[in-house]
Amino acid sequence: MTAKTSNKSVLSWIEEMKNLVKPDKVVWIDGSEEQLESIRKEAVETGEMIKLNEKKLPGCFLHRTAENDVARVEGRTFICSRKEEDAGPTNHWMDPQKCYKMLYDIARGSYQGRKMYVIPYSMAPIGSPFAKIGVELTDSIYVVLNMSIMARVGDKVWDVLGDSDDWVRGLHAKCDVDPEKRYICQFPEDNTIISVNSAYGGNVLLGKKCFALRIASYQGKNEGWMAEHMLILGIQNPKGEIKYVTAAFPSACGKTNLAMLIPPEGYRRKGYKIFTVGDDIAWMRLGPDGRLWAVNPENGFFGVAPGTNEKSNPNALACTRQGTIFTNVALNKDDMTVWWEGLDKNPPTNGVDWKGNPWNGKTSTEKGAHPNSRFTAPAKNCPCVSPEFNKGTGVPISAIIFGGRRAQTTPLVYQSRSWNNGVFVGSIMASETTAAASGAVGVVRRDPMAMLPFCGYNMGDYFAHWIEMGQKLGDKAPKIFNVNWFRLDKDGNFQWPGFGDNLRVLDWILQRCEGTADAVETPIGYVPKPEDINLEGIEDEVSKDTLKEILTIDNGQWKKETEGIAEFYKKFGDKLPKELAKELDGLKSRLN
Ligand code: OXD
Ligand code: MN
Repeated sequence: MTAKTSNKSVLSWIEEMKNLVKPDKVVWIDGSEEQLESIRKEAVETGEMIKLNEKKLPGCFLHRTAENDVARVEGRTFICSRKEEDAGPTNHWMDPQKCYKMLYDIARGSYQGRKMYVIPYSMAPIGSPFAKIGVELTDSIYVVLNMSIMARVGDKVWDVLGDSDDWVRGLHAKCDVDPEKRYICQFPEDNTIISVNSAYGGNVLLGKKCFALRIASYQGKNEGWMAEHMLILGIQNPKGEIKYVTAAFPSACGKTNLAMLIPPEGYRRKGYKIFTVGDDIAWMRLGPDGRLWAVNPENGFFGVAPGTNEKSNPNALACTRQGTIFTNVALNKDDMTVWWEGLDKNPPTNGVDWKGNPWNGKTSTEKGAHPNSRFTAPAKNCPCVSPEFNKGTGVPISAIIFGGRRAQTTPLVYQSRSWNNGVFVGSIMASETTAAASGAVGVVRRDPMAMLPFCGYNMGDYFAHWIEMGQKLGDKAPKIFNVNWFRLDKDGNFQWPGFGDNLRVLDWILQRCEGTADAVETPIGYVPKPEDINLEGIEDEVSKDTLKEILTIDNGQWKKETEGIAEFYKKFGDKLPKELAKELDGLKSRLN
């Protein structure tokens, strides 16, 4: 097939990569439905995808990865800046020249007998002032079809790229899916990503974590914008005004659920509505009005399937009912539909598990779906997708919300004292390990801004960039909050119902942004008075006393917390901004 662009930097790089990996054929992905349909057909013929029930799940497919290739591999993810210091203490680093050589040796000749697919894609709507372009080369049909859901893909991208050299190079080579030779490498100074020996989404859909977070965070630092691991949500009040918030949580804290929440009955009756702009990544820039504006650079949702059901997240479930690729879920052979743990109480008896083995969900002790099984669903399927979703100008952000999973210590919600204090709050974000993960229970893991595995440069410099953005935004800066849906009582029961009821907390947050809600000043920040959180309709579930308890700050616990923070901050040495050291000192003295 002839080249679809005359861009010299693109053509010469593709030529170089062709000579390295030696494909039999090059296929340029044009973004047309005809081409995608013929690729889907091919995927079904080769067994790479299984076509699902066209009536019940139109346009949906199932894919199974290798058993050793089911999740992101942080231990094998590298930031290859020229200086090790520029990758910082929280990233794995490799010298770029050594790394290129190692990766080229692994990838050399690996496309023989395979096709090279050239995928031009735009992160953020094509032509948006936020948009950035990437080209991914891959030998995987699965990657082509997933990227075509997750990003804006096709010939239009070449038109906007023109002759520019400002695009991100991405080479993916499946090789033998050998876990010992699996590497996910970012070269931020070269706008380059190379991923070898994996075929799992987070490692190979290079537009997502590799580009939209690791490379983009570095670009953002240099160009004065932000790439964050955040959902974007619009909340419409009964007056019809929509306010937008972004929120960052470590994994397994319900980000997709919050992004698509269903308002509690009482709120719905009053006319509250929720609009999803994004569930995972936010790119944010200073707008012409001086406020912070955000777009979701993605075009689909790569969500965790287990636990998604009609109750926990009906909107996410609705997203998966057409045009979706399922990865590593169970198959019901009777009607060619899919199933996962937590979907319903009716697992298939004539099923196939995620490993491809016959599986009876009623009798088997094995899981049908892998705990990290996924759906790749087009955003346009989402019943509550924001009308602004495809507008390249983005949405103005009123509040930034951080959060984690803490049994104790952190209250249901608090507002930071200032932008810099909010950056401090984000930098100390943490979750406690649960019994579900291996290792000790209740150990605090710090995950600043939920960016620990995704920051493409020194995290100390990243904190400094946040502080600088606050200086630029001045009094137009969003207010910064912290939430914790996961407080436990003495018996280990959750004290807050979570899910849709989290809107009650968002409601207070937005009132604080407008200056219409009260708060109590505490050493860590501003906390609502119990009467300022609306409990209408859940008085039986959450008593005033419980609410009071989960809004209380225990100085003793926080003194201990400051010791943990000081220890964590030591990692960054003199890269820790003095503003954050000052915030820690301020907190310590307020606690005494
Ligand atoms: C994701 C993650 O897949 O954060 O979004 O791991
Ligand atoms: Mn994520």
